[in-house]
This record gives sequence, C-alpha cells and structure tokens, in this order.
Amino acid sequence: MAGALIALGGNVGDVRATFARAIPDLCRAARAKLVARSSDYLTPPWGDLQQPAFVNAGISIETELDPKALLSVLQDVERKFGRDRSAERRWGPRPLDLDLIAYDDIAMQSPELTLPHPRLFERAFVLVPLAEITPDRVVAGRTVRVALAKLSAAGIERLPNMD
Ligand code: A4P
Ligand code: MG
Repeated sequence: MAGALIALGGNVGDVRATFARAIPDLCRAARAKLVARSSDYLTPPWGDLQQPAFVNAGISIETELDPKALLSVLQDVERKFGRDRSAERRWGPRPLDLDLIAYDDIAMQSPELTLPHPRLFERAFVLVPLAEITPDRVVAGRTVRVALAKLSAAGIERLPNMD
C-alpha cells in the first residue's frame, strides 16, 4: 500500500456537496482507504483573480494503484462531476479539481504527471488543509507545517462541518 495526498478544489456549483460524493467515489475507484479528510476551507482565488472564491480540502489515502493509475482515477472522477477541460482556461473556474500532491516519497517528472505536485509550495489553499490532517508529513524535504509557515494564509477560512 502507498500513501497519497490529494488536494480537492472547486468553485462552480455546490462544491461541498460535490466533495462529499467525490471522496467515497474516488476511494472506491482507487480501491483506497481514506486515512484522513480535512475540513473544507473557503479560499480566495489564486492565479486567475477574476473568478469566485474556491472551496478547498485535502485527503490522505492508502492505495494499491500506482501513481499514473491513481491520476487516471482522479481525472475520471473530475469528469463525472462535470469537469470539461476543453471548456476551461488555465487556473479558471471548475466544479472539481483533484490534484495528486504526493505519492509515498516518489519524485517523478513526465508530461502527464509530476510528483510531488510542482506548485505545492506556492499554494496556501493546498497546504492549509493538508497541515490540518498531516502536518509532519515530509514532502520534497520539508514538512507540510514548515512549508505552510512560509506562505500567507490571508483570507482562508475554515468552514464549519456540515453534519
Ligand atoms: N499533472 C501533472 N502533475 C500532476 C499532479 N501531480 N496532479 C498534469 C494532477 N495533475 C498533474 O492539470 C493539467 C495537467 O497537469 C493534467 O492534465 C495532468 O496530467 P489541470 O488540473 O487540468 O490544470 P490546471 O488546473 O489548469 O492547472 P494546475 O496548475 O493544476 O492548477 P490548479 O491548481 O489545478 O488550478 N485558487 C484557489 N483558491 N483554490 C483552487 O483550488 N485552483 C485553481 C486551478 C486556480 N486557483 C485556485 C484553485
Ligand atoms: Mg489541477
């Protein structure tokens, strides 16, 4: 079994409801065990500022799929929840974005998959949720906690649980 960190994001539709359905879906499809799930966070848009706020969250799973097979499951789940890459602009609005942040300690670079995720250390919207569930996990030589301490988390708001 390998340990993977996945970042969830979205800013179109009822994103929290989408997360609630997408997480069990992806665990089933990846034959994965959900180890931890962060709270949902409301986050100011990053990259392209002309769009609504996002909801972001992070999960930690254990899976038997290899990294590329896991990425392919993530993309299937994105599509199932209405994501259409051909109709999107880079860093623009989307119902569901699933990024593979880390997979064990694997470092790799290929056209379809880079691990750890190349923009991880620039993004408080990824690190804040992961710091809630796995602050001491080392990714690319730093703990999630230390990586987050270098960024501003201004405007990021933890949302109350839905249940
Ligand atoms: N790819 C390579 N490595 C990976 C990986 N580790 N995980 C490839 C996932 N995908 C990976 O992805 C483009 C390609 O990256 C894929 O085909 C895959 O093979 P994409 O999701 O279509 O690209 P993108 O979303 O336009 O770009 P990127 O850099 O992944 O950005 P994001 O983070 O997905 O951008 N602001 C806030 N507050 N919260 C957000 O969640 N999200 C975005 C979207 C912009 N601003 C945001 C948020
Ligand atoms: Mg993405």
